[in-house]
Amino acid sequence: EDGYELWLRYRPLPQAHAPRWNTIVFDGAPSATVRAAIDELRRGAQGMTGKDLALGTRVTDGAVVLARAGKLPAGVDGAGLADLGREGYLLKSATVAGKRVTVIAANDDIGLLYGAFGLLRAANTGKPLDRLDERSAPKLQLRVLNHWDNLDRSVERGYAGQSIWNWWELPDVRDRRYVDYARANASLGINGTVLNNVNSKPEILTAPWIAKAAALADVLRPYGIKVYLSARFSTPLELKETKTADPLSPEVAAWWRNKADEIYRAIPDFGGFLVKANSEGQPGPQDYHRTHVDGANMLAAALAPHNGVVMWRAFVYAAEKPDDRAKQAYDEFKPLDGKFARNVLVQVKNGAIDFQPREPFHPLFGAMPATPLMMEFQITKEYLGFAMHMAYLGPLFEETLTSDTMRQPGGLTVAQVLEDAAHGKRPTGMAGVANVGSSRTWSGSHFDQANWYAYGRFAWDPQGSARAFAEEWATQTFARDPKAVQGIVDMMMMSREAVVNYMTPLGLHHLMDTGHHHGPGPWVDNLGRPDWNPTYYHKADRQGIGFDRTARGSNALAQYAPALAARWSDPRTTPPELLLWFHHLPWDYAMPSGRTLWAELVGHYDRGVAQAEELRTRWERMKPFVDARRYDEVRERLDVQVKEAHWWRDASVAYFQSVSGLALPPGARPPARSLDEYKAIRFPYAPGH
Ligand code: BDP
Repeated sequence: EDGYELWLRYRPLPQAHAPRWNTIVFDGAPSATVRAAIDELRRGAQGMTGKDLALGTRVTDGAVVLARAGKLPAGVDGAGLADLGREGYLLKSATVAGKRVTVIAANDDIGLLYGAFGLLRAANTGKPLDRLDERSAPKLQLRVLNHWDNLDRSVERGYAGQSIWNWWELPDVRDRRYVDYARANASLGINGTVLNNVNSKPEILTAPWIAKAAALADVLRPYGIKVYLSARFSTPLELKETKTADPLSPEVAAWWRNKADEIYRAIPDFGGFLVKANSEGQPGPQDYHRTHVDGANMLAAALAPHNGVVMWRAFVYAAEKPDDRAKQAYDEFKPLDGKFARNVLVQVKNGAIDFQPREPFHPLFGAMPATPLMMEFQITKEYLGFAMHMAYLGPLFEETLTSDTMRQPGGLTVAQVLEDAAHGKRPTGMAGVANVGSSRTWSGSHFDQANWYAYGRFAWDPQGSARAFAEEWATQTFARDPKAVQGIVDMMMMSREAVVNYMTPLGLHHLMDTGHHHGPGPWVDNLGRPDWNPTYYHKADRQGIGFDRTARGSNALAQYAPALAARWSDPRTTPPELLLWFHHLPWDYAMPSGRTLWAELVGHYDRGVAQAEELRTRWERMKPFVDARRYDEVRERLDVQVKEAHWWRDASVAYFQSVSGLALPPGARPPARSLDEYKAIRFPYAPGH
């Protein structure tokens, strides 16, 4: 077991739970998508029951019947199927002509494939298979991975080896791994992939690369996955095919129209463009004194005849505006609400800063009712210990998605905001920055696979549950024994909070060291821009700590709904986990626990370390349930996590103590090394940046 099979392991089931499938029935000539469904069902049955399922047209006892609407076997109740759309499916146990069968019903072939994966998941997780009555349909339309993969095969913020896209060998050589990638994504319902980094290069839109992308699109198509590309705004100018990249120049608009036509000739179902513009030095419409709307709509017009979309990122912050980085996306985008073309989605990170271990939800959610907002989560753990620390992101995703924006009487969660655009017949979606690479484990570690899994499941159902997804994942990936599942899931559910505690407790953020973002750097204050420095974010001094985002400070709070802003403007009614995100407080501020803020902060760091140790102890209890190799590989990483949790805690406590001048709270362990020693630690050649 080396992890390559992901959650699609299909190990033998005990007799009592094993499906009694005998044949697969499909009436008609199977498309490539239906063939993928049949192949997967055969693979799953083979693994779980040892039986080889033949494909036939005759319904027998134990048949798995794949049927499109209109072709349902007589006696099978297809009620409600029409409402499930192209991608939804029904799973039903039924009796057809006296035979006990399992029916997968859908309106389209892709629904049959999703249904096949749904059925296999049900079997693999021990659901009773003789009383199936499941209906499922995605709540978001675009469920997309964003690969930050460069054309030289390096991966920005990638910790799982080189890019899986072997650009050099494409288009002629199509690695078999692309098919397994497609299976994994389809098993979750992921239906789009942006192949290249948001920090994009002009070459990706030239003929040779379009051919490479087309080859990938051909492999992924049967699995319902569309290919998208990140487009660099200045591409025509940099390729010297236009004299400007001004979005209002007719020459430029014509260039993009022709480019879109060229791409669609090679990839008829191309998804569209993802664009990072006027952000962190990337070119954009503002270089020509135009707006994000001008830029996005010009590209949207080029794609519209082909039904393509533009995913325009809201991750913008400019050096000239030193006020508060957290406010900038809202300030720029909120006034543009309702002005984007119908095939534009604005892609917004979950929080207003940058994929931190914890952030409050981004204030744009709920604030642009006339614009489809697409969620952007980061699956790769740039700020949560790379692929070295165990941090199951399900709770992070869930926390954001269940946050109440309070933009409507009765409440309006972030998940509802994402789903809402559908009512206006505009596209909806979620993006996840992929953690997939060419590592044997795909994600750089066994447990990081769970983050890909949970992301995909939340993209299908933003109102899903992190714990339920963890249970499914652990059962399929590690062991079916309920004791093992319980143990592993409990570890997963505590892991992200452990990281928050030993890295950035109580609403602190962006304290990671320069560039690579590995390890603590709360002291860093020498970077080119103020808002790249950790000291900018924690603002610790002799008196206190925290970023004042109330009306007395940057007033970022005013970007939230008034009721929420009011609640969070008082430290007493601010959730403790967001306290220092919104407030600058004296070190002796009395926390609800009765301890001072200083003592509480040190207490959180200590808890984080204890939790990391606890993760390791709990894993040791899992030894009897897990195969030796994966057990050891996880154990090895947990040792690193414990070591680095100590390092984070000690370096942070040493630094904040040097600033506050306070003695350590009674009983607190002094840091193992001096502050200067922590400051001197360097990581040349760290991955991913
Ligand atoms: C930051 C990353 C950087 C990305 C940027 C982005 O450090 O590598 O390019 O986000 O999302 O988190 O564009």
